[in-house]
Amino acid sequence: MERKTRMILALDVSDREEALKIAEDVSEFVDAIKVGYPLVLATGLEIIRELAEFAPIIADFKVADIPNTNRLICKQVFEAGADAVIVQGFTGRDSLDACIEVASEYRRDVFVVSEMSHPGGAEFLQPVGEAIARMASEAGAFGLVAPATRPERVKKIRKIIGDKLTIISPGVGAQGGRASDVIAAGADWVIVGRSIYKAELPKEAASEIAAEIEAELRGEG
Ligand code: NUP
Repeated sequence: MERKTRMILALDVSDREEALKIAEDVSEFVDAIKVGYPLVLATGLEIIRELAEFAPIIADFKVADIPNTNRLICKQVFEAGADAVIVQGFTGRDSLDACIEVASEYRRDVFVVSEMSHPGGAEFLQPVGEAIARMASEAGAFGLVAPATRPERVKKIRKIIGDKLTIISPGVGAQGGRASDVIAAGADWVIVGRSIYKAELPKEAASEIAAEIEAELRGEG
């Protein structure tokens, strides 16, 4: 995944035509498209190959099972054409290793959720988030998912992992986070869903966030 616009579109719509139209519209402003249960359950796994025409695809299935089941899930995800998969870290090292093994067979990437962006993410996950980040680093994951709603946590996690792992950060816009704040805190990419796909003009919305990130990176933020 190339770091250009530093933005990932979370495409949580449930209509195939709408998904393809938004993807085409905003592709110049995003480095990847994240698909998850809402879109895949509504339209089928084939949507991954269709969207891959516009950008690399991150499959957000938050894989969270025993190693063998994780292995079977990741195999299906990569066979479907995804470039990366998001997995949970709380299931432990053996479950994560299983995902990373399959990803390396397919030469694809694994992102590990260390802490979630919603208020409830602070209840159970936050207290173990730093340990999950360390484990993901030791296991050789490509990146972490860390909350744009808490830039100070992203900063902390960046300190722990150094430059070894990338950080993708959801929670911008609809959940209250600001793209420039979390990029400044050390995220490589922000993940943006509703602020783009629910906007009257998704392309304009994506362009505005991309410009905000660019200004931050130029030191004008
Ligand atoms: O901690 C997380 N928070 C989060 O919002 C981990 C995630 N994977 N996500 C996903 O990011 C969420 O499921 C949605 O697809 C996207 C954020 O969308 P939005 O709040 O910008 O609409």
